[in-house]
Amino acid sequence: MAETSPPVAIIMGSQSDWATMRHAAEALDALAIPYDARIVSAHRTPERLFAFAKGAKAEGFKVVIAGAGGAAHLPGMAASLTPLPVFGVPVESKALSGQDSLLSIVQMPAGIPVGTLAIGRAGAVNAALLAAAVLALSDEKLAERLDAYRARQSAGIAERPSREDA
Ligand code: RP5
Repeated sequence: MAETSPPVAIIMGSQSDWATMRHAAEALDALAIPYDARIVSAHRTPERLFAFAKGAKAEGFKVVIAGAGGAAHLPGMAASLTPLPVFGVPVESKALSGQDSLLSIVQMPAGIPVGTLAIGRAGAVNAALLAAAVLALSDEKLAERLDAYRARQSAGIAERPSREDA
């Protein structure tokens, strides 16, 4: 029997991006959403990028989360090659603190959208939550898990600040 493809692809430009992108993976884990994480570099493995993005929909993916840093062309190039929704995560680069990544990903020309998130961990987590929200539109059980995730998050926020933390 053929294996069912996971609905989410997490792609990243380098192994070094995993420290950021693992937060997307962990958020998907928390919602019991299967994913496949792959290194796909727009610059170092352009043929791999082309093959992945051209075949992503046929492979069964529904949403692509793409993280990259510096000259971060991966999300935009992936978006240009697939009809699937692409969420871009700017990785915090050493030289420019991720501002280069953010501007590279967010300034897409009209016609090829990339849903661009915040730099670093917040962006990675929110990319996963947006992917979950998209999938939840046609998956009631997942919608319930997403509601529960948010309820747990709200319940975990104290009404008043602790005086213990300086
Ligand atoms: C980008 O270049 C990657 O997305 C990564 O954020 C950045 C640096 O890559 P490494 O030199 O750490 O492999 O393509």
